[in-house]
Amino acid sequence: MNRPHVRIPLPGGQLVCSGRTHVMGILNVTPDSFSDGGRWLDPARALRRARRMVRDGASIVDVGGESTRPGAARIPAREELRRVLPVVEALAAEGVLVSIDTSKAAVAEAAFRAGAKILNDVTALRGDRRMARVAAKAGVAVILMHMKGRPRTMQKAPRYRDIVREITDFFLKSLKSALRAGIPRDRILLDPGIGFGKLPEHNVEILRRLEEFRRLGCPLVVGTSRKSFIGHYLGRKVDERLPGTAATVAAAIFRGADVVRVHDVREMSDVARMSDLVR
Ligand code: HH2
Repeated sequence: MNRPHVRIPLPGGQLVCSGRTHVMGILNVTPDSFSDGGRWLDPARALRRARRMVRDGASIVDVGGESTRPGAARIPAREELRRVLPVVEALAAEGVLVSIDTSKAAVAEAAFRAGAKILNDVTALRGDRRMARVAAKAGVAVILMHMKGRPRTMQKAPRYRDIVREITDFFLKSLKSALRAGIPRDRILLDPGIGFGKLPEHNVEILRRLEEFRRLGCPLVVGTSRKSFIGHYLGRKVDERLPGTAATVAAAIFRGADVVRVHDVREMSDVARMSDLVR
Protein backbone atom coordinates (compact mmCIF):
# COMPACT_ATOMS: atom_id res chain seq x y z
CA MET A 1 0.00 0.00 0.00
CA ASN A 2 1.48 3.31 -1.03
CA ARG A 3 1.43 6.18 1.36
CA PRO A 4 0.29 9.49 -0.09
CA HIS A 5 2.68 12.36 0.53
CA VAL A 6 1.07 14.36 3.28
CA ARG A 7 2.47 17.38 5.06
CA ILE A 8 0.77 18.38 8.25
CA PRO A 9 1.41 22.07 8.99
CA LEU A 10 2.43 22.74 12.59
CA PRO A 11 3.24 26.02 14.34
CA GLY A 12 6.72 26.82 13.03
CA GLY A 13 7.13 23.58 11.11
CA GLN A 14 5.48 20.55 9.64
CA LEU A 15 5.16 16.80 10.05
CA VAL A 16 5.72 14.91 6.83
CA CYS A 17 3.93 11.58 6.50
CA SER A 18 5.22 9.80 3.44
CA GLY A 19 7.83 7.07 3.33
CA ARG A 20 7.98 6.32 7.00
CA THR A 21 5.68 5.69 9.89
CA HIS A 22 6.04 8.08 12.79
CA VAL A 23 6.50 6.60 16.22
CA MET A 24 4.76 8.53 18.96
CA GLY A 25 6.21 7.74 22.37
CA ILE A 26 3.77 7.64 25.29
CA LEU A 27 4.78 9.62 28.35
CA ASN A 28 2.17 9.19 31.05
CA VAL A 29 2.89 11.64 33.86
CA THR A 30 0.23 9.98 36.00
CA PRO A 31 0.06 7.85 39.11
CA ASP A 32 -2.53 5.47 37.63
CA SER A 33 -2.07 4.77 33.89
CA PHE A 34 -2.80 1.17 33.06
CA SER A 35 0.69 -0.01 32.18
CA ASP A 36 3.16 2.52 33.56
CA GLY A 37 1.26 4.54 36.17
CA GLY A 38 3.55 6.27 38.68
CA ARG A 39 6.81 5.58 36.87
CA TRP A 40 7.27 9.00 35.27
CA LEU A 41 5.50 11.28 37.71
CA ASP A 42 8.74 12.99 38.72
CA PRO A 43 9.51 15.64 36.03
CA ALA A 44 13.24 14.86 35.95
CA ARG A 45 12.55 11.16 35.38
CA ALA A 46 9.88 11.97 32.80
CA LEU A 47 12.36 14.13 30.90
CA ARG A 48 15.01 11.44 30.91
CA ARG A 49 12.44 8.97 29.66
CA ALA A 50 11.33 11.33 26.86
CA ARG A 51 14.88 12.02 25.72
CA ARG A 52 15.52 8.31 25.58
CA MET A 53 12.40 7.85 23.44
CA VAL A 54 13.65 10.47 21.00
CA ARG A 55 17.05 8.77 20.79
CA ASP A 56 15.26 5.47 20.22
CA GLY A 57 13.30 6.79 17.26
CA ALA A 58 10.22 8.67 18.48
CA SER A 59 9.41 11.67 16.30
CA ILE A 60 6.61 12.75 18.66
CA VAL A 61 6.35 12.53 22.45
CA ASP A 62 2.76 12.35 23.69
CA VAL A 63 2.54 13.82 27.18
CA GLY A 64 -0.53 12.95 29.24
CA GLY A 65 -1.40 13.86 32.83
CA GLU A 66 -4.74 12.09 33.23
CA SER A 67 -5.33 8.38 32.74
CA THR A 68 -8.13 7.38 30.37
CA ARG A 69 -8.09 3.70 31.29
CA PRO A 70 -11.53 2.16 31.80
CA GLY A 71 -12.98 3.39 35.08
CA ALA A 72 -10.31 6.07 35.62
CA ALA A 73 -11.22 9.02 37.84
CA ARG A 74 -11.11 12.54 36.42
CA ILE A 75 -8.75 15.06 37.95
CA PRO A 76 -8.96 18.88 38.13
CA ALA A 77 -7.18 20.92 35.42
CA ARG A 78 -4.92 22.41 38.07
CA GLU A 79 -3.50 19.01 38.98
CA GLU A 80 -3.19 17.92 35.35
CA LEU A 81 -1.29 21.13 34.54
CA ARG A 82 1.02 20.67 37.51
CA ARG A 83 1.96 17.25 36.12
CA VAL A 84 2.40 17.99 32.44
CA LEU A 85 3.50 21.59 32.08
CA PRO A 86 7.13 21.37 33.30
CA VAL A 87 7.66 18.36 31.04
CA VAL A 88 6.06 19.94 27.96
CA GLU A 89 8.00 23.15 28.47
CA ALA A 90 11.38 21.46 28.85
CA LEU A 91 10.88 19.08 25.92
CA ALA A 92 9.62 21.78 23.57
CA ALA A 93 12.61 23.96 24.51
CA GLU A 94 14.85 21.08 23.45
CA GLY A 95 13.14 20.98 20.07
CA VAL A 96 11.13 17.81 20.69
CA LEU A 97 7.79 17.63 18.89
CA VAL A 98 5.30 17.33 21.75
CA SER A 99 1.66 16.35 21.61
CA ILE A 100 -0.53 16.98 24.62
CA ASP A 101 -2.94 14.19 25.53
CA THR A 102 -5.79 16.03 27.19
CA SER A 103 -9.48 16.72 26.87
CA LYS A 104 -9.38 19.94 28.91
CA ALA A 105 -9.12 23.24 27.02
CA ALA A 106 -7.29 24.97 29.89
CA VAL A 107 -4.62 22.27 29.89
CA ALA A 108 -4.32 22.30 26.11
CA GLU A 109 -4.06 26.09 25.99
CA ALA A 110 -1.23 26.19 28.54
CA ALA A 111 0.54 23.29 26.82
CA PHE A 112 0.39 25.07 23.44
CA ARG A 113 1.85 28.18 25.06
CA ALA A 114 4.61 25.99 26.48
CA GLY A 115 5.36 24.66 22.98
CA ALA A 116 3.16 21.60 22.33
CA LYS A 117 2.24 21.49 18.64
CA ILE A 118 -0.23 18.62 18.49
CA LEU A 119 -3.45 18.10 20.42
CA ASN A 120 -4.32 14.48 21.18
CA ASP A 121 -7.88 14.58 22.43
CA VAL A 122 -9.50 11.21 23.14
CA THR A 123 -12.91 12.91 23.20
CA ALA A 124 -12.42 14.33 19.67
CA LEU A 125 -13.12 17.89 20.91
CA ARG A 126 -16.37 16.90 22.62
CA GLY A 127 -15.04 16.88 26.18
CA ASP A 128 -14.73 20.65 26.57
CA ARG A 129 -16.70 23.11 24.48
CA ARG A 130 -13.78 25.55 24.33
CA MET A 131 -11.36 22.96 22.99
CA ALA A 132 -11.98 23.34 19.24
CA ARG A 133 -11.57 27.12 19.41
CA VAL A 134 -8.41 26.87 21.50
CA ALA A 135 -6.85 24.39 19.03
CA ALA A 136 -7.91 26.47 16.01
CA LYS A 137 -6.41 29.62 17.49
CA ALA A 138 -3.11 27.92 18.33
CA GLY A 139 -2.78 26.51 14.81
CA VAL A 140 -1.82 23.08 16.13
CA ALA A 141 -2.49 19.69 14.53
CA VAL A 142 -5.33 17.74 16.11
CA ILE A 143 -5.84 14.01 16.60
CA LEU A 144 -9.55 13.17 16.66
CA MET A 145 -10.06 9.82 18.38
CA HIS A 146 -13.14 7.65 18.37
CA MET A 147 -14.55 6.55 21.69
CA LYS A 148 -17.90 4.95 22.35
CA GLY A 149 -19.21 6.26 25.66
CA ARG A 150 -16.97 7.68 28.37
CA PRO A 151 -13.88 6.17 30.03
CA ARG A 152 -15.84 5.39 33.18
CA THR A 153 -18.40 3.26 31.38
CA MET A 154 -17.08 2.58 27.87
CA GLN A 155 -16.23 -1.10 28.39
CA LYS A 156 -19.74 -2.00 29.58
CA ALA A 157 -20.92 -4.24 26.72
CA PRO A 158 -20.20 -2.00 23.73
CA ARG A 159 -22.12 -3.07 20.63
CA TYR A 160 -21.76 -2.22 16.95
CA ARG A 161 -23.60 -3.29 13.83
CA ASP A 162 -20.74 -2.39 11.53
CA ILE A 163 -17.91 -0.97 13.54
CA VAL A 164 -15.98 0.57 10.64
CA ARG A 165 -19.07 2.27 9.38
CA GLU A 166 -19.98 3.59 12.80
CA ILE A 167 -16.48 4.95 13.39
CA THR A 168 -16.46 6.47 9.89
CA ASP A 169 -19.73 8.27 10.62
CA PHE A 170 -18.25 9.53 13.88
CA PHE A 171 -15.15 10.76 12.03
CA LEU A 172 -17.28 12.59 9.47
CA LYS A 173 -19.23 14.36 12.21
CA SER A 174 -16.10 15.20 14.19
CA LEU A 175 -14.35 16.49 11.07
CA LYS A 176 -17.31 18.68 10.28
CA SER A 177 -17.37 20.31 13.69
CA ALA A 178 -13.59 20.73 13.72
CA LEU A 179 -13.71 22.44 10.32
CA ARG A 180 -16.57 24.64 11.50
CA ALA A 181 -14.47 25.73 14.46
CA GLY A 182 -11.68 26.80 12.11
CA ILE A 183 -9.31 23.82 12.27
CA PRO A 184 -8.17 23.23 8.67
CA ARG A 185 -8.52 19.72 7.30
CA ASP A 186 -4.82 19.34 6.61
CA ARG A 187 -4.15 19.63 10.35
CA ILE A 188 -6.41 16.75 11.32
CA LEU A 189 -5.39 13.16 12.05
CA LEU A 190 -7.87 10.38 12.81
CA ASP A 191 -7.57 7.57 15.35
CA PRO A 192 -10.08 4.69 15.66
CA GLY A 193 -9.45 4.50 19.42
CA ILE A 194 -8.34 0.95 20.07
CA GLY A 195 -9.78 -0.19 23.41
CA PHE A 196 -12.12 2.77 23.86
CA GLY A 197 -15.58 1.22 24.02
CA LYS A 198 -14.54 -1.88 22.08
CA LEU A 199 -14.51 -5.61 22.76
CA PRO A 200 -11.39 -7.60 21.83
CA GLU A 201 -12.91 -8.72 18.53
CA HIS A 202 -13.83 -5.12 17.69
CA ASN A 203 -10.19 -4.09 18.03
CA VAL A 204 -9.09 -6.90 15.75
CA GLU A 205 -11.69 -5.97 13.17
CA ILE A 206 -10.55 -2.33 13.24
CA LEU A 207 -6.98 -3.40 12.54
CA ARG A 208 -8.06 -5.80 9.81
CA ARG A 209 -10.12 -3.11 8.07
CA LEU A 210 -7.99 -0.07 8.93
CA GLU A 211 -7.39 0.84 5.29
CA GLU A 212 -11.10 1.64 4.89
CA PHE A 213 -10.51 4.78 6.97
CA ARG A 214 -7.97 6.04 4.46
CA ARG A 215 -10.83 7.12 2.23
CA LEU A 216 -11.39 10.04 4.58
CA GLY A 217 -8.09 11.47 3.39
CA CYS A 218 -6.54 12.16 6.81
CA PRO A 219 -3.41 10.54 8.26
CA LEU A 220 -4.21 7.70 10.67
CA VAL A 221 -2.95 7.27 14.23
CA VAL A 222 -3.22 3.85 15.90
CA GLY A 223 -2.56 3.01 19.55
CA THR A 224 -2.50 -0.70 20.39
CA SER A 225 0.45 -0.64 22.78
CA ARG A 226 0.13 -3.19 25.64
CA LYS A 227 -3.66 -2.91 25.49
CA SER A 228 -5.94 -5.42 27.13
CA PHE A 229 -7.19 -7.08 23.92
CA ILE A 230 -3.64 -8.36 23.45
CA GLY A 231 -3.77 -9.76 26.98
CA HIS A 232 -7.17 -11.25 26.24
CA TYR A 233 -5.99 -13.27 23.24
CA LEU A 234 -2.53 -14.20 24.50
CA GLY A 235 -3.18 -14.54 28.22
CA ARG A 236 -0.36 -12.12 28.95
CA LYS A 237 -0.02 -9.54 31.72
CA VAL A 238 0.61 -5.91 30.80
CA ASP A 239 4.40 -6.22 30.99
CA GLU A 240 4.37 -9.33 28.78
CA ARG A 241 2.65 -7.82 25.77
CA LEU A 242 5.64 -6.66 23.76
CA PRO A 243 5.49 -9.34 21.03
CA GLY A 244 1.71 -9.00 20.82
CA THR A 245 2.11 -5.24 20.53
CA ALA A 246 4.74 -5.68 17.81
CA ALA A 247 2.38 -7.81 15.74
CA THR A 248 -0.41 -5.26 15.99
CA VAL A 249 1.92 -2.36 15.17
CA ALA A 250 3.16 -4.16 12.05
CA ALA A 251 -0.42 -5.02 11.07
CA ALA A 252 -1.50 -1.40 11.53
CA ILE A 253 1.36 -0.17 9.36
CA PHE A 254 0.57 -2.65 6.59
CA ARG A 255 -3.03 -1.50 6.66
CA GLY A 256 -2.23 2.19 6.45
CA ALA A 257 -1.27 3.70 9.83
CA ASP A 258 0.87 6.84 9.57
CA VAL A 259 1.56 7.23 13.29
CA VAL A 260 1.79 4.47 15.91
CA ARG A 261 1.43 5.42 19.57
CA VAL A 262 3.60 3.14 21.72
CA HIS A 263 5.28 2.73 25.10
CA ASP A 264 8.25 0.64 23.89
CA VAL A 265 9.78 3.08 21.46
CA ARG A 266 13.06 1.32 20.77
CA GLU A 267 11.44 -1.99 19.88
CA MET A 268 8.53 -0.51 17.96
CA SER A 269 10.80 1.80 15.97
CA ASP A 270 12.50 -1.34 14.65
CA VAL A 271 9.12 -2.89 13.90
CA ALA A 272 8.06 0.27 12.10
CA ARG A 273 11.24 0.52 10.04
CA MET A 274 11.03 -3.08 8.87
CA SER A 275 7.30 -2.79 8.19
CA ASP A 276 7.90 0.39 6.19
CA LEU A 277 10.49 -1.38 4.06
CA VAL A 278 8.05 -4.15 3.22
CA ARG A 279 5.14 -1.79 2.71
N1 HH2 B 1 -4.85 5.36 24.16
C1 HH2 B 1 -4.68 5.77 25.44
C2 HH2 B 1 -4.55 7.13 25.72
N2 HH2 B 1 -4.56 8.05 24.74
N3 HH2 B 1 -4.69 8.59 22.45
C3 HH2 B 1 -4.84 8.20 21.17
N4 HH2 B 1 -4.84 9.12 20.17
N5 HH2 B 1 -5.00 6.88 20.83
C4 HH2 B 1 -5.01 5.90 21.77
O1 HH2 B 1 -5.18 4.71 21.41
C5 HH2 B 1 -4.86 6.27 23.15
C6 HH2 B 1 -4.70 7.66 23.45
C7 HH2 B 1 -4.63 4.77 26.54
O2 HH2 B 1 -3.34 4.29 26.75
P1 HH2 B 1 -2.28 4.87 27.82
O3 HH2 B 1 -1.95 6.28 27.57
O4 HH2 B 1 -1.10 3.97 27.85
O5 HH2 B 1 -2.99 4.69 29.21
P2 HH2 B 1 -3.79 5.68 30.17
O6 HH2 B 1 -4.92 6.25 29.43
O7 HH2 B 1 -4.22 4.78 31.31
O8 HH2 B 1 -2.83 6.73 30.61
